[in-house]
Amino acid sequence: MSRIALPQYLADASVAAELQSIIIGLAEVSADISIALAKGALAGILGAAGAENVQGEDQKKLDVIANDMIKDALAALPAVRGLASEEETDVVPCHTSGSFLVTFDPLDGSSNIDINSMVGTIFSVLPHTGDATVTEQDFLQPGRNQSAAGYVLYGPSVMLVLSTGNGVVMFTLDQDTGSYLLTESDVNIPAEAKEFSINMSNQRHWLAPMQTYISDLIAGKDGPRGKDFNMRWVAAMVADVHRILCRGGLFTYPWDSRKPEQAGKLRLMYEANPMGFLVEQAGGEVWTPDGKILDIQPEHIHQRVPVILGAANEVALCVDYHQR
Ligand code: AFP
Repeated sequence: MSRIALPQYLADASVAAELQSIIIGLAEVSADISIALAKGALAGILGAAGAENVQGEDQKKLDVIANDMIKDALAALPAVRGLASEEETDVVPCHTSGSFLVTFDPLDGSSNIDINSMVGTIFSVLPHTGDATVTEQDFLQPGRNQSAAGYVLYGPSVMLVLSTGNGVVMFTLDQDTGSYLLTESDVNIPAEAKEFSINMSNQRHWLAPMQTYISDLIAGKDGPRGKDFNMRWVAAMVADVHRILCRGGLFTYPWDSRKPEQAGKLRLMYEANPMGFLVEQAGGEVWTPDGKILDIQPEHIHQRVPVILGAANEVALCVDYHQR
């Protein structure tokens, strides 16, 4: 069966040429990152980098390597006006003629690297309309403004999942040719969930409505929900959301009292917004307990947000527990 490659898909979908160049550039550098990841310990690139990022998190060597690879790839594209990264304190101006801004998490789930578990790269593309030098303010657009969003999941196979605003498609990296080939063209999340995804070790730190909601899921068919649920937690948002795009369910990383000054653990601009764009495009819902995430007006580039996303009816019920 002949499958179409990413560049052909983008051309057939009449994606703007500048946006095509960004998506193809990210795809190419992700293939190089997958090669570095596959070498693992043999390349001497596992373990801590010995530095902290702006989040106050210990960087892994591969966080820094992946960040530098993506930064270099994007900075070489005339279409890129500026970029922002989880691993960069400030936004980085690029080409003064570019029409797009790119935010990214170069290696999401990096605490999984040293245990050979799944990690991913998340990217978000926003339009740039100003004409002066790029500042942080230019990036602070609601997620609904995104021109494109996607991720690369470095799993048993390397997959690129993408939306340019007309549904969600999935590509699989052909290791022999280095091309991403279309392998799923109509991704849809069922409205009802059978699985939920949360880090249960934080249960005592959640708000009471989340404690009750999760407790009712765990009670199964003998409890108020009247049915059993399965649970998964990969600790890499890309992998957990990929499972939801493939077989449904609900994912949540709620606010908790460990760091009460933080709105949540996940970052709005390069985790919740791009993943949320994909989930909405696949028929799912993406909320905080107070409203739709893609409608949030960002206040700063590394802003955090509590996340409830996935199966539309299940998300609505979880939000309802908080609004009762
Ligand atoms: P790292 O990139 O620091 O591993 O964090 C990954 C992440 O931001 C997101 O991808 C996961 O869903 C979540 O954090 C896992 O958090 P816990 O380690 O607290 O479960």
